[in-house]
Amino acid sequence: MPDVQATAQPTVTRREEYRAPDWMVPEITLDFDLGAEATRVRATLTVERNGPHDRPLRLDGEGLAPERVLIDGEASDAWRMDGGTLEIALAGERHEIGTEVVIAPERNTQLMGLYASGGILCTQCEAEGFRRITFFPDRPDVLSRYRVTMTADKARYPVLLANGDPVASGDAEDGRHWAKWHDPFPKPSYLFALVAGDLAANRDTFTTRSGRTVDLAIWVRERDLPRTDHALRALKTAMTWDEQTYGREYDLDVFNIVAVDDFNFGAMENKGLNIFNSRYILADPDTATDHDYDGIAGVVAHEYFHNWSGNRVTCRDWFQLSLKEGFTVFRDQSFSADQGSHAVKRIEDVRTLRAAQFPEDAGPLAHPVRPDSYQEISNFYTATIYNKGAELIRMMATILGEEKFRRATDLYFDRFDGTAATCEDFVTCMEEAGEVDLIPFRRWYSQAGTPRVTATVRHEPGSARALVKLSQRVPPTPGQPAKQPMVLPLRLKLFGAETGQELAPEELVLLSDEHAEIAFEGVTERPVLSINRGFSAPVIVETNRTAADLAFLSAHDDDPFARYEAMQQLMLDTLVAGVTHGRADHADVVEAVRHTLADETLDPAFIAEAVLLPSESFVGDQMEVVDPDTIHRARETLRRDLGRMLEGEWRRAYERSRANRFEYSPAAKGARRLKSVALGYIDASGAPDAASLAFVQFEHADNMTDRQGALTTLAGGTSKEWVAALDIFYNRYSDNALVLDKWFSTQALSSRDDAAEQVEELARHRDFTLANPNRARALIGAFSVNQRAFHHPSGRGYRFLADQLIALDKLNPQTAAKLLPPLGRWRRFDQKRARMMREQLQRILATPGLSKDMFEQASKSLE
Ligand code: 0A1
Ligand code: ZN
Repeated sequence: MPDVQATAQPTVTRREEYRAPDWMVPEITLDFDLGAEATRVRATLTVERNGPHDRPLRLDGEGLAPERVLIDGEASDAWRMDGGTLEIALAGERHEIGTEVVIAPERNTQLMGLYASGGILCTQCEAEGFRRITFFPDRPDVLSRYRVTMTADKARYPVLLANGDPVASGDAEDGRHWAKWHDPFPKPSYLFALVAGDLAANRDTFTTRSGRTVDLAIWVRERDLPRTDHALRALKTAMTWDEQTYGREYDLDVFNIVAVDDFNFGAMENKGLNIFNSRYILADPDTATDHDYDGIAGVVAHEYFHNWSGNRVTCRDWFQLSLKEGFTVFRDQSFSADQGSHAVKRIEDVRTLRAAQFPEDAGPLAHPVRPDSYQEISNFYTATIYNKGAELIRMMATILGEEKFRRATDLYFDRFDGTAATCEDFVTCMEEAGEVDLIPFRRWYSQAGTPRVTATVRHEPGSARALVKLSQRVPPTPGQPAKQPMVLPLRLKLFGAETGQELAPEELVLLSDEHAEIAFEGVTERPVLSINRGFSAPVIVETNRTAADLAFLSAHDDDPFARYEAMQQLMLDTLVAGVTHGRADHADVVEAVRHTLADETLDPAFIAEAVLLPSESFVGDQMEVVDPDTIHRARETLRRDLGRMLEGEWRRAYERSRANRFEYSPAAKGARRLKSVALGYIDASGAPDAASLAFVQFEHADNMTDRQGALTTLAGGTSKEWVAALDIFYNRYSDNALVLDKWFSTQALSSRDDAAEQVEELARHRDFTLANPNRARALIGAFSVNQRAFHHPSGRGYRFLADQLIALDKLNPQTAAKLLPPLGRWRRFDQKRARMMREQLQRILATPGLSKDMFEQASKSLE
């Protein structure tokens, strides 16, 4: 433990200590008298003793003071407060408990519970926000039927929405009106939602395959309506996809989505009333990039899919979070892959995993997909729970095969519908329907850390045999010094180095021991190993393949992911050599990229991914001690060489799609992506016309992808075009918060030498605010992944981040705590940087009144 005074006392919740609830709440009636300054909440809970015991009813509350407590309709004082918890001793088996509290949405800066965003009243209850609205057993295994009445000023809040189906509405006195909603599906409190505001709807209907007509609506401020078509289209596509792919139908008469500007995460799957961060709803060609469009479709689908994987079947406790999140991410990834290129989607997902999850698994905050303990559950909405969790589902789908996997998910939905389940329940269904033993596979749920696989091939020409030797090691992680081997489904294949022929058909090897050896017969030429094809297991693979082998695979492998991977490995090896030795031979990379660019059979979207160099951070992740400046130099040198030696190719690739008009289709997106990548390389070549080329693209673009692509290219330099473009961009979009976020993040991600100073200045800009999570992330979040800028040798980057986090923690601890991990990577840096990073962590920890959220992240980061 650090030698500083802790300001928050950690209470640790442990998975092993799970106990069924003492009291169930089959019914709840909620009555909201809504106002931004004050909202009165009356709740009536039907409570039922769960099994024989004499324990009191304990209702969670946070910041609530009961104005009245009623037991079976009678005002009572047979209750007491234990911290925030309301404790009521009850004699019978079943009672009706009434409570009344007043809360202040306008003063809620944490954005948990009931809060105000731009004049809209909305809620966020996952994971433990419901207890900030009313007293309740706020845990996911207490499922209730909700009846909600909302009353509010009609002029300020003309639209009143809650979960389930609308029942009735009408006018009340004094310009107020009311609405009643009923949700027939029992749900945990974290899925409760309401919205009141001046909103307009983009409406449509969807007819389910059994003939139910569902009224769909996306609610936004009137002026944002023209930017909701893409989200609505995505919703309908997702509804059809879930029927076709998983046999899952929607189950209410209405499905409402509301977009708000202030939101801690991406979106929330509240039953029948999804609430979204507006950045995952609003798009038009002028303001949203292709990446934004894809993100919107993916998140809309994700939240919709939760209706089954999350809502109809929910989690028993928060340790099971990946049960709904890992599975739902896997479902949204598959959905998005089906809308375009499977290969490109897989590449993007693996890139995300490597950028966000691998470092988490290798650092002080590493935790298993099913954690064993937590202090603050909000800190566990991580890439491990979400993205690694999705990889676990993917591996099981690979092991079972498509048909059995579908049988297994049917069984799971069937068996656990209407209940709160566990990861164990899910795996059991996979085992039963898949007729496989997944006992050792379960280690994926309990062991943290990214397994490392070593694969070598030995050829015995005499006996025409090839021996593939595999071994695995799972590194130690906090609290888990020794590991058992994992079950790794590795798709592999051998190619002939001379003929390029496939020497043996693809095999799915299940590596479950520490070592294994696989023999291939009839191998008459030197084999080249293609392994972990499609990234079939979320592991790090080390092989004894040469640069020539990798170049060969990058040109000839028939698995597009493996082809991409070979190119990445070749680039990575070259960059690591450049960092280690001060220089490296770039010829193999240049030739491999030349070959890829010239291959007309390839999808431009794939080419764009394949020719991109690994990020500076990813190169850093390969080093024992990260040297950000040397990595930057090595990567810039390789970029420059690629730019120069292939300048003709880049210009041709650029010209090919220069005149395209905007269209949102996989082909058009791919063309734009390649165009931006090509522009980046033209710029890297040092060509004197690069900045003006980028500026022309910036000015004449008919879409945000091209405009931001050009701005990003300019952001790397100090040209007059950069200054001009930045200004034009700001003035053109100053009334659009989502686009202004891009203005901030593009600067925060800049590779200019003075990026750190620029960011400090931007934090003083009149449009910068910590109150809006998107804006905070756009500047602070983006800056802290800008490896060279953040790790500025002076330590100013660390100081800046700590200053901002200390300030943000007072407003919004959840968002602040999520931005802390970059400081926790101190072990990977030289002594001086490591010391400066630790100093900032200690300073954070010593801040009076620090939140539980930040305390957990900062103290664990110092261990
Ligand atoms: N369940 C949501 C994520 C989410 C979690 C917590 C939140 O509280 C601020 C908000 C959203 C999802 O997976 O989309
Ligand atoms: Zn989710």
